[in-house]
Amino acid sequence: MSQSDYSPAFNKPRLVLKKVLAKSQHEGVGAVVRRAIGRSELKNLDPFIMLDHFSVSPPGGFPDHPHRGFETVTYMLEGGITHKDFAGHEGTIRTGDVQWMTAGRGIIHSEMPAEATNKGLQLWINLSANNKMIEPNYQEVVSEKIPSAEEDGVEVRVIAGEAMGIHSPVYTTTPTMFLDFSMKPGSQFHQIIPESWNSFVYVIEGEGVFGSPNSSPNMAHHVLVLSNGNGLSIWNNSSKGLRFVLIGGQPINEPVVQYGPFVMNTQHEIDKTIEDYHYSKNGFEMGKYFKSQ
Ligand code: FJE
Ligand code: FE
Repeated sequence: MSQSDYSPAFNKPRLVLKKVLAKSQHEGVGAVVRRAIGRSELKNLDPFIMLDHFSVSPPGGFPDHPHRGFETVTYMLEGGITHKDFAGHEGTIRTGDVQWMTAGRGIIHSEMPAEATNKGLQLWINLSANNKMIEPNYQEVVSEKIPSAEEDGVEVRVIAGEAMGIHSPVYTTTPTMFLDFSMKPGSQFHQIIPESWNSFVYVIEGEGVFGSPNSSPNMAHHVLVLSNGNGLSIWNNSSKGLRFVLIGGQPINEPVVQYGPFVMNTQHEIDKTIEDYHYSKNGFEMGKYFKSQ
């Protein structure tokens, strides 16, 4: 029997502080999202602005729209999303692929379904004041290049950060961990999380016990906000597979003013951003004649 059956694996284990069901809502054109982070109950999870578990089919999608002041991470669970931006960057990410987009000072793009059924996660990570106006950047990692490892019935795909001794190739402007775990029935795992970071779990499939072995199981589509601590223990005591993402990030500790797809520090900066977008200035120059469709 392992030591963890008797004593906690961490001197300061993270526990589930708050549990919220991400109910479905409409977004974009004909898309349905379970908004895990960014809903009224879960607004201040610095540095995270939003997490959507999305499902979209043609002829719907997310037609031309701008971003400024943060990063968007799109991780595909099924199907594909074709993205096209105003600088001519385009491509399709498919099941298991990730696109890590640093919008910085400005991106205008469309994100449209590539197949009949397309599902994934889109995470918005805030940028600190000194990084909000950086040049836009893309990091795309196809499924086969995402590091993964398996230990005793627990598989992890490392989208960002480190787990089971393997590291993601993705550079995160705001220090972030993004791990996709699949746990077989009867398995358990202990994941280290930097102590000062904020973190949460989103359950994709199945049910799992998080934080304390005596706590009640958490089902699919729930967000679990974790308390401070240095790691998280997870048990799959059920008879089905458990899949969840564990996401953590270093808090930025700055004021956040959001207006849709613009995230800045002050209302003045938002007003300036709306003007820049309207007049195609300060990063939105290429928007002047852009139309992806
Ligand atoms: C949107 C601004 C946006 N969730 N999940 C305003 F940026 C968006 C938007 C998305 C989005 C895109 C994908 Cl691929 C997945 C998403 C929001 O593009 F819908 C609104 N209303
Ligand atoms: Fe977008």
